[in-house]
Amino acid sequence: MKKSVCLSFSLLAIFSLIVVAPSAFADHSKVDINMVVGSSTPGCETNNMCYMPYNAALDIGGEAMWHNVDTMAHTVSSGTPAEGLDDVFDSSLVPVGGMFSYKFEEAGTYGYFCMVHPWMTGIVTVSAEHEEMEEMGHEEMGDMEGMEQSGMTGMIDLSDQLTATVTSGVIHHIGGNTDDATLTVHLFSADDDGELKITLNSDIITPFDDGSYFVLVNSEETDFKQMGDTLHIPYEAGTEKIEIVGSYAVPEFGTIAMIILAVAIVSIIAITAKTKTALIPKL
Ligand SMILES: [Cu+2]
Repeated sequence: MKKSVCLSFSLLAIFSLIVVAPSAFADHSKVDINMVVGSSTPGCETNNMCYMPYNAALDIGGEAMWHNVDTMAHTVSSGTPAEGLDDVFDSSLVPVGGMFSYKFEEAGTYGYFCMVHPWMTGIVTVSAEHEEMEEMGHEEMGDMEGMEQSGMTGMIDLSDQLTATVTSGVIHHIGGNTDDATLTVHLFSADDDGELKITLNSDIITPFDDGSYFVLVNSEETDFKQMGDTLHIPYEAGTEKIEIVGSYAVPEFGTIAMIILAVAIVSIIAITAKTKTALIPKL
């Protein structure tokens, strides 16, 4: 008699575990995150509304799915705008209507950003104890936000000093080296031939006495066009490194993390070019 009571309690306990457990954990095995409409223009970062939700909670083994509901292509790249990629995940360009997903196998706080619009940042918090995460207040998030803000400030300052656009691929970062008076532009995903248009600032790099620079693409000397402080540098598909050599590069410049960008979605440029040609006869 005693034994059967004990057994039925055990069964009840097991049964309740089976019923309760899935509902407690299910809602953190997947999370949908939207790349918010209009986030390609700065402004969404003031309320952390570039990726929504800004801070997504997941259980270990959970999957985040980023949906591009915006009208511009974006990336979901782990790291920070200030420090660059940390190589945990990187979507590369996610087209309009596209989706990128990543499964998180380790607990931790993962910051990410858009390489094209580096004011866009978000966080994924992966934890076995997800219930606590929801209660996590702003004190604990303070470090993360402080880090991002300093990253943003750094970026804004730099964009005042330098502008760069590419017609193929994305600029990963631009680094300065005082020892050889060089500014190095690192590219990734340059799948087609393209052109780097970069406007230099003499506070960052000073030209030679005759006002010229020297340019290396993939370590080989390259012909380029220079109009004032703006250089138009052609490069071939697969290029990862473009070096601009002058007479002096500022010491404190170091590595500019994430820039300034620019983008370029080649198709947009192609469409613009076609549209212009088509309009000329009508004018
Ligand atoms: Cu973006």
